[in-house]
Amino acid sequence: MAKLTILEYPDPRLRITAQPVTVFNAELKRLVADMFEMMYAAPGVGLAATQVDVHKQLLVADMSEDSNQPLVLINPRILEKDGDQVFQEGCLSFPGIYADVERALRVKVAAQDIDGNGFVLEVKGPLAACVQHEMDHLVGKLFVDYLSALKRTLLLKRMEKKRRQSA
Ligand code: GNR
Ligand code: NI
Repeated sequence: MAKLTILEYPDPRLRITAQPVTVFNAELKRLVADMFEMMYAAPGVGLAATQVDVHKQLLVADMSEDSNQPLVLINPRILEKDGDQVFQEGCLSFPGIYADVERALRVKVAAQDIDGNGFVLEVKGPLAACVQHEMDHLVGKLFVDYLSALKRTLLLKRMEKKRRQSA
């Protein structure tokens, strides 16, 4: 099993901006494999390297029904976005809380694969929400940042209460 742990809010390391990946080697492949293992085990549909305290521009996701469509995006950049959607999001760094977040409906992303080859990906709907959520992690942005102060405070209090109860 991977020896990574997922950072939880309010860990200040969740606010670190990730650096570009420049070396595509076996160590990177191992990290990606470990991140998929953690994500599927959690279970979650996406995981950014930032959440496992690795500050590189790397994310994994899989929103398929059967968890058999793994997606790896390295050094992702948004080329285009359009439309709007509201999707109920959760985050492995905020166990037990969920909130509606408004984001673009469709995004076109340029990224590199595990071997460093560039590609362009167009996603829409839930997967687009997930990709935007993960890309936010890479710049230290969190889904609760989109909420009103009132709603954020309420949800964070709820999370703290659950934490105390399970402690
Ligand atoms: O598991 C997760 N679910 C989710 C639901 C809606 C939108 C985004 C996500 S990502 C999240 C896992 C996570 O914290 N990724 O950073
Ligand atoms: Ni998250």
